[in-house]
Amino acid sequence: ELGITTPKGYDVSFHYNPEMERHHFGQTHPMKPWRLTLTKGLVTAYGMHYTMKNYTARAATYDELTSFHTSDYVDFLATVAPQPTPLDLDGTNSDLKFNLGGSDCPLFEGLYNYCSLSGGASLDAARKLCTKQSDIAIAWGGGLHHAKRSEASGFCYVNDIVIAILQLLRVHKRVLYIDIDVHHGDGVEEAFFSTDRVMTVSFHKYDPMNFFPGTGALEDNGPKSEHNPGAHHAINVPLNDGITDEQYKWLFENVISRCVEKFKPEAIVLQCGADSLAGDRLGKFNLLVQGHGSCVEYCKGLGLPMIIVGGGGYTPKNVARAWAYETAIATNNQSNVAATAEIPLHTPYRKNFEYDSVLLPSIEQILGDARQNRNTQKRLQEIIQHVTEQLRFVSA
Ligand code: TV1
Ligand code: CA
Ligand code: ZN
Repeated sequence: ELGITTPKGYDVSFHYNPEMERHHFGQTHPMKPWRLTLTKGLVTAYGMHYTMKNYTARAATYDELTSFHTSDYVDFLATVAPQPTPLDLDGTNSDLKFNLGGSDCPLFEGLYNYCSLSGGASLDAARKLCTKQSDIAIAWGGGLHHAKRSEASGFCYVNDIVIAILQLLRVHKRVLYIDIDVHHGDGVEEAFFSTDRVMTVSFHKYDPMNFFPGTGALEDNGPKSEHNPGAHHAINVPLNDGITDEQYKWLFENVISRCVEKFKPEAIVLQCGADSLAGDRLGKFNLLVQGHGSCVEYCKGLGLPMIIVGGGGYTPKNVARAWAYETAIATNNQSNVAATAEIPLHTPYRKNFEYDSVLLPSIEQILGDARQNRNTQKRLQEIIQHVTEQLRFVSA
């Protein structure tokens, strides 16, 4: 057994339902709900479950899902028959009803159950914050930031994040949403375009012609119509391939500290999409588990109630490493975990972790060689400059 000390400090809850991982998007589809099994296995192997409250997440109800989504859309999700994914469809076929049934958002067996479980976990997390039973509530099955009110998009069908934020707004005046998935958090941004009670901040790869979803330019800060209180409350940090831990951490802390100072949130929702890690099947950043985790560490240090959700992440072994490490940060087990270079021998599916079974592999172990970094320091300075100017229009 590892020498896990019972950490003092924050009350952390973990919202998880093993049923989620039994769903399959299809053989070659990048989204693998099985990464949640791998994550939970690692969290348990390190003994972190002893230092937080563990809840089996329930499925969100129809009424909960329609707090954001239209009933037309939810009715269709609930009743549509599973279909094999047609090979000739890409993710943007306009003939698709609610954008369902293409290759990105296939109609697989148990889809409605999968969506409800993801929504239920994030909503349970939000309720624990509202009742002050948790300071930090973790729901790795959530984070599906592309789903729209009446449309599926980019592997996301139900926007558990929007549903959770709507719940938080019943109790908290202002909520800060932060998104470190490599993709733009477009669904959450759009949902709160017209309110000044939610600020959304997304860090993402931006290359509109070549990278999904193509939105999230630096200058897009919410519709600037005359009477829109939500104007200036969408912050976008567009990045190029190859960004390093050092740059990302610096940028993240600069941007978030300024947002917190001006917006004064009462709660934070942090989307920890792990496709921003080096070696991801879809993402091309150079972030290590440490750099990704430093964002969680920084947010925790702000001392505000926080929900942590998952999101993308397409190299399951790396997703599990990052989310286990971030669970350790939340529960104050970080030094225990970092000191134990090797993944514990009794970890389920340990052979899946590769790279010499270390928890925190180096860039050489992951990629052989780091990708070329296409982010200049000058550009990062410009980003901070622009964000600072936007925030002049924002006050608590
Ligand atoms: C089936 C099988 C589906 C193999 C999809 C990558 C696949 C992708 C597949 C894929 C893939 C996308 C687009 C298509 C616009 C569409 C959870 C014309 C190897 C939060 C969603 C990315 C990211 C959608 C979700 C994107 C998240 N990329 N292989 N599909 N085109 N869709 O580009 O933000 O991580 O890639
Ligand atoms: Ca993002
Ligand atoms: Zn993503």
